[in-house]
Amino acid sequence: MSYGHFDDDAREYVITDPETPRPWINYIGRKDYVGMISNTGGGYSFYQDPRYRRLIRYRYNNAPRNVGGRGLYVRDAESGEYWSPTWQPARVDLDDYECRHGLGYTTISGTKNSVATDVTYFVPPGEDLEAWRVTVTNEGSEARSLQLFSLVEFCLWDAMDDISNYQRNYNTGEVEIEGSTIYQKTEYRERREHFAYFACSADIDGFDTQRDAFLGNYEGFDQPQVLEDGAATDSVAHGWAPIGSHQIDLDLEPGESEEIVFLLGFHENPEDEKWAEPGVVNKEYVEPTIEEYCDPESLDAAFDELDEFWTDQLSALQVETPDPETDRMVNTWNAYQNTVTMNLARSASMYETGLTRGIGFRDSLQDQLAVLHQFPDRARQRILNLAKIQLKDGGAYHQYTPLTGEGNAEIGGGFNDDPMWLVMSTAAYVKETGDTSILDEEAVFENEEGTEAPLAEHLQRAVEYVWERRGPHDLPLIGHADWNDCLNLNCFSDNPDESFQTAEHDIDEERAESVFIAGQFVYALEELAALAEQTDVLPESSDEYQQYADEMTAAVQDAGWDGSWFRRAYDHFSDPIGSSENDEGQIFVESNGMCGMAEIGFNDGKAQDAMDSVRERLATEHGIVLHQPAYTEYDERYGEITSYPPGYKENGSVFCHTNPWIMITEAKLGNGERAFDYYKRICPAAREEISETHTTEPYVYAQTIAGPDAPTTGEAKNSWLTGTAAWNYVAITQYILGVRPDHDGLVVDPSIPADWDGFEMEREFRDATYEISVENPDGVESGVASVEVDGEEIDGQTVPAFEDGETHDVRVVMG
Ligand code: BGC
Ligand code: IFM
Repeated sequence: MSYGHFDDDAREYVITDPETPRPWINYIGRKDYVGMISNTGGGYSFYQDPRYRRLIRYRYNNAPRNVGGRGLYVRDAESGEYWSPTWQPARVDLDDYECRHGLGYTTISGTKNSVATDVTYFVPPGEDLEAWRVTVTNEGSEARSLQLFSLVEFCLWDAMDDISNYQRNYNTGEVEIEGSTIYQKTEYRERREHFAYFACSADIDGFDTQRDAFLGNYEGFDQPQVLEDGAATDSVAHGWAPIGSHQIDLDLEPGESEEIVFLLGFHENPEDEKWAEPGVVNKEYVEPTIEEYCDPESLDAAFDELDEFWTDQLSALQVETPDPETDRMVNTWNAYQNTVTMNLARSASMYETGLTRGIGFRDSLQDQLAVLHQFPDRARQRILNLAKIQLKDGGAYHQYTPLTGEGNAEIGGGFNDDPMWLVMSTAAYVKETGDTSILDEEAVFENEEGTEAPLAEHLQRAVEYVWERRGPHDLPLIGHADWNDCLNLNCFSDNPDESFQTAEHDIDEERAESVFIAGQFVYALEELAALAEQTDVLPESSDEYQQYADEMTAAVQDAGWDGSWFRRAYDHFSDPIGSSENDEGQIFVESNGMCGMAEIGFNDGKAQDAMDSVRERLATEHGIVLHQPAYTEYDERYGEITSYPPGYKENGSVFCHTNPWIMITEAKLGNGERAFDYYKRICPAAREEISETHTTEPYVYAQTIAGPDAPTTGEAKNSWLTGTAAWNYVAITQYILGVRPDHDGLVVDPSIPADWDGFEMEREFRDATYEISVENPDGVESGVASVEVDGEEIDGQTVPAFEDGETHDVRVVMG
């Protein structure tokens, strides 16, 4: 069952039933002002930082879901009937409802009793505001007297304080009202000098700024007192819970429409600005902006700009394959999700509150992998910013706060995979752009002035960090955890069980090892070896980096192989994890994927065996699960992974992030059928028809899908902000379709289903456009018989980097 459909030409997902199994959301705004909007108008917004500069209040884990925050009500002044054209908050059945989530905008239309209302929400590019463009049309044959009420519930800026510190914040709220604009100026007194405004293009017939006056003391957002009465109370908030609500009376003749624009914006005064009058909002800064965007022409122009931005961004890579679901993901939705994820990392979604978590080091570095061809400059900047929170010893702060750029000292470092992602993403950046100058860029360590060193030195310290921290099997120490945050093999010091402490065994010493990091190290060091061929700024030579990779490969071959697959780790007591010796957690996906991507065991059949084992033991109809069997009991030796019920999250769900690692390995091994089969199992668009099982949005990836051990198998959770987006994009575009940047050009090496007769890709690469057509006359899964570039056959599979601003034809014949 689906709740809507894709409109591919419009690049929209159209939801036709407001009661989706979860709020199905979209993001508006890209840079400073960011909003989340659900298919019923819910969600919240913030300026730069979802915790400290929150504009709209959001109640987490609320019931009913996702009410409050952002509301619209239409009221029939004669009958007193009212509804929300976005269905929520009033939740009155509509005669017609449709929500179109597009790229950077959402349009929701709701018709009731012949009154059609449609509202488009978007952030004009470059502005710190969201516009709600509302059109109300009388579609009936009688004149109508209507009223429109808006509603924003303001958050008192620090969203954590807002939900916890009522003894203070019931007293701090302050507003000003001038004309049709409501200013939320809580904290302005303290010269924090930022304020929000909620403006309206129409002359208003009333307003409210105190929530309890609007709702009534014991009414909900579905039955506000003001809507029951049909009259705003002109309340002015002094403390308690400030809101913004406008009342606009509309008399519409049959067929008549009226457009009303609401603007919710943020402003911060220049640093050295003094108030004209202490505590009085400096309206002069925002009045021109309000005037500008209340004008439909400016809004049209801004909307066109937004549309052009996306057309331009997406044109960097477009495909036409025999599979429409692949096309819609690659051409539009996956690329779109990549951008949102790159901007927000894991901070603010329907499942991440934006309160506690900064931008993750590993998360953000992986997010870059999918946007390098779209935003090389931003990716470059992000990589360098992340380098600044690398620790002097080569490790890294696990997270940083976007507002300050500071590493999160509370969490600290000790996730021993972190530094390797810096190497991997930098290498990918150079392959995409050819820009080795990034390696010369200076960045501090630990945010500390005076510690500047070129990025090349940061990478070197990353290598040394892992190299110097190897355990009893010469495999890298796992530290607090590797990619799997919950595989905590040294967790006794947090939660000491003295029985593990013996004369021979010191529970405080970090001893557990990770085969995953070993695979990652080999991958990264091979990349460094290739990079060292391109530039001499790296401290060691290509051969030397290769030497590290070879030694680590030998350690994996020795202690990392279990007979039919790669082991996952060694615990604190040097017992294997991910081994047939274990009762539970016998085989894990992560180490098999990472060692496979690093091509360990490609020469002796191990990689293929590992893939066969993954297929046999981990692949389900809903994707590949993390491990089997799932852990049935909490086990202190393994930590948080065993705290989840079987089949959920890190304990044996389909953790979608890892599936592309298997797709990539299968593709590298030439198994196009399998690679694509795995791609389709978790592809959101391909799961649209089972939306009632999948439950999250069919246009974006979710972090997990419950595994077969869970009672709710197939149910997805934590949609939108997940490394799944970037890695799936890399898997499908670079390994299945097989067009991937390398230092000296664009490699074409498809691994596709044998029944595809070919596909086309248009891709920008280093200031040239490549129009690639792949033909598959013999129905093979992989292998390239010939490559022609601009009509001439070339040797090998690497199309040169022309960097000439021209378009080049590439014809690839498989066979
Ligand atoms: C979650 C992980 C998450 C980690 C750190 C764990 O509880 O299961 O997915 O990465 O916390 O926030
Ligand atoms: O690798 C992590 C990621 O950084 C955050 N989410 C969970 C993943 C697996 O634990």
